[in-house]
Amino acid sequence: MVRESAMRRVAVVSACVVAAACGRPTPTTTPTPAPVAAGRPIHTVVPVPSSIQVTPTDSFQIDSTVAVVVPAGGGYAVEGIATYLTNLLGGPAAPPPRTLAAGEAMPPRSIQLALDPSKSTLGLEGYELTVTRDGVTLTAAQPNGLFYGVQTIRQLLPWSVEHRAAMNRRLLLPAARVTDTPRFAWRGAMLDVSRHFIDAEAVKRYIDLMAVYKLNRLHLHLSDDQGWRIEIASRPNLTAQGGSTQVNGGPGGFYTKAQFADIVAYATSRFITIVPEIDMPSHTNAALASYAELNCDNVARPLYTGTKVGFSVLCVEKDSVYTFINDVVKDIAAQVPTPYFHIGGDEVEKLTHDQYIRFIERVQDIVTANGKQMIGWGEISPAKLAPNTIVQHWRRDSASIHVARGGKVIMSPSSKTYLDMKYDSTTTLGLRWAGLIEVKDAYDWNPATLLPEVPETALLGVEGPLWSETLVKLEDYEFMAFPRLAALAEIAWSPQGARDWETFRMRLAFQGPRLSALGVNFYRSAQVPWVTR
Ligand code: IFG
Repeated sequence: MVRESAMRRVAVVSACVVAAACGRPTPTTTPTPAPVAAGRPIHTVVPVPSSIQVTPTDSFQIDSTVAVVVPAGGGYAVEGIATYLTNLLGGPAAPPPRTLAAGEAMPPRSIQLALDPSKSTLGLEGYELTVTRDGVTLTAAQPNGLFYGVQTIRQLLPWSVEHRAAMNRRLLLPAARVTDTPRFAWRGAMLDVSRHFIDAEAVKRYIDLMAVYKLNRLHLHLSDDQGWRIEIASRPNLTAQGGSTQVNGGPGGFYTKAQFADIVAYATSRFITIVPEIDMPSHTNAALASYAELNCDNVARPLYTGTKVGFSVLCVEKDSVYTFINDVVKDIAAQVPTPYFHIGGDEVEKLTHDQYIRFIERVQDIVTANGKQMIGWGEISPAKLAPNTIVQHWRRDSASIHVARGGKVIMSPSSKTYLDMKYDSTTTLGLRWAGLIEVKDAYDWNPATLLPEVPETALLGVEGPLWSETLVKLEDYEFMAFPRLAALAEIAWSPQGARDWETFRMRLAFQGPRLSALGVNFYRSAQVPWVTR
């Protein structure tokens, strides 16, 4: 039994076994060895679980005779997860999931998903997984934990499991014992669907990839200077006019209520909470072009297809602007079953400090009155914020003010987590104002020590924003997001002491074929000894 516990291990085999296999010179420093047996890590799970033991010499064979079973009274969510796993393992070739009758024994050679709310140490998202040659048992206190246990089963299986076409196959799941709980509750990704618009199918594809890595928050940046992307019934021109273009003048687009509901339902079924953002008071040209009265001079602005920031601003002196904001917040709040509403608040250049603070405080009242918890970018910190308002740190800002009053912070430091930053100077897509971010830069940092004034106790978690000024096709988004989003997912989930760059890069190397099997256009960083088959 090779045990990879939460503590940093001392293994006897050096990582360069794999590196050498990839024709790279043996590293001069002896890096933290990765546990490799015959040239591969003992497991390749990302994010690395809190505690995992694997016995590669023993395994459970999954084939078309193996059913997923849930105990009686498992409930709708558990049955949904059983179906998700069945589809993953074999789809139509696999026997349908079964709900056991009360008192019915677990059939031999099956995969059992069980809820046990008394396992309170697992919390909302933790799980316990046991794999022996005779069967698989996955237990969690809540359905969320079962869903994350399923992702671990997925990643313990050969990457060929990702090939939907390869049905009627035999898959060997190595014997294992896993007890796993997340470090942070907020494990997020942000998609900027304003600068360039991507349709609901593309967003659902991104959600599927987030689920593989146990991410649970999708922040949608739904409005900006270049586009308003969500239908607001009381303000149809926001999408008719404000949604009609994008950076460089493309056709733009927007989500109808039905399409947005589809995105929300899809995310919810994968235990991902949608966080809607309407950025204000700046980054608002699309709205200012749609309704003249939102401008202090009552003149509608022309549509904007450039990439400058900070030039637009709502007329914060008009009461009607707050009526508009309330209508928008109310409309979106009714569409998204989420406690959060993100009001942006970033890069305001056209207001005095006092005007800005008054605006943030007034909008906070509107968001609270609509039953939501406000989130804003770091600039909002000096305002009088409610205790449960959340600050999203992205660059040198005054998050410390909010922390000092007991407020919570989401860490999105632009120099570590901005997925639109180039990997290196040869990357054609992306920007570089926050610096170049190679995979190691995205991985090798600790959110709890990055800002001395923001300790672990103030952190909700981390989030990787993907701004789309330079991105057009879904393949562009995938190229910039992967593999760095997987790195961020490990920072968000795994104990700090259980992770390090050398073992991560080894496990990531084996994620390559999995990402390829999933059809992901990921960046083959030279820092990773990618496995090719
Ligand atoms: N900063 C802007 C984004 C985007 C980004 C591109 C924030 C909070 C630069 N605001 O990041 O709108 O333009 O890297």
